[in-house]
Amino acid sequence: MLTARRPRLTVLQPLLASALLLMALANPVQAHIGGALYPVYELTDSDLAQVCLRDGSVAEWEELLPGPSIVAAQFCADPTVGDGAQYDPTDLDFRVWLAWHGAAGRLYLAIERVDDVYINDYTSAGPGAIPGGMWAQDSVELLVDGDHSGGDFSGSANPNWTPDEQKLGAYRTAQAYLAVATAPGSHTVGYLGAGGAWVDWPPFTDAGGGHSGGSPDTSVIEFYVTPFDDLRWDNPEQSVPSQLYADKIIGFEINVPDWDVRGTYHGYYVLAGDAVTWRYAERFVDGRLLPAEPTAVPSTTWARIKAGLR
Ligand SMILES: [Ca+2]
Ligand SMILES: [Ca+2]
Ligand SMILES: [Ca+2]
Repeated sequence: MLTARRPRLTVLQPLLASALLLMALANPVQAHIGGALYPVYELTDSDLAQVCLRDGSVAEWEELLPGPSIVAAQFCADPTVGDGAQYDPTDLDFRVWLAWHGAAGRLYLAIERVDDVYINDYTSAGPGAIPGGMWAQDSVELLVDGDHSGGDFSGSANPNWTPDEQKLGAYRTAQAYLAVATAPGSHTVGYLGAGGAWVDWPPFTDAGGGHSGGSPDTSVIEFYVTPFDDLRWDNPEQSVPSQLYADKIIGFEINVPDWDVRGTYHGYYVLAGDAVTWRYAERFVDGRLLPAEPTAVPSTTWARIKAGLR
């Protein structure tokens, strides 16, 4: 069901993108990579009721949001990974929708991939296991820094850390998730830290997807995650989820691998045109949490305008 605000936002979207870019250029502290700010659209409660992660379809995202947040042509093809294939829509094309829901504290991602050769042999090692083999499939990777703190989040940079300290530091201040369209047991998303037994499951994380088969294959991956300012892998109670609210700027990165031959990367498409985003969150790009309703002009401003007309 479309609401009145959607067409309005659709018309405003190009203006909005320009305004976001200008704001980014005017604020280099917050816009650290490429000057771009990507839109993350708010889901209202009624929007959320229409989201189905398990139908293998992006129809609800097309209906609920003004458009994709990002499309394949906006990504950089990393020439150092595998074949280093450049963007070619007959090889791999994709669209990504990003959304947020404040009360749930969730960030949603939906991606539709149209791929000439679809490879996904992922089998989970079991509940709570780090999704080790997911990177080697036609998949999507989401890295998120909910409070835009930046910094080393890999837990591996400091050689003086003990193994326990490394485990504690890994994905504590920013998180990295991998997701595939389908998997045996239907658990298709996981984060790279040690807390998968609780982090990777509702109410913190959930996912679904499907694919059509054939060439090209159309696959859909839909999931939500809970960004954490402080994720303690061994202590959900002490972990601190990120507050999500209108106009907040978060850091994030999306990587989309293309495997067309098993065992060989064909293409690897990244949003941040910088290296080592797997370790340093300040190299992520920026996303703005856009409100479902356009931000109102403050009443005091209207009062001044009206006073000036008298
Ligand atoms: Ca869906
Ligand atoms: Ca391909
Ligand atoms: Ca592929």
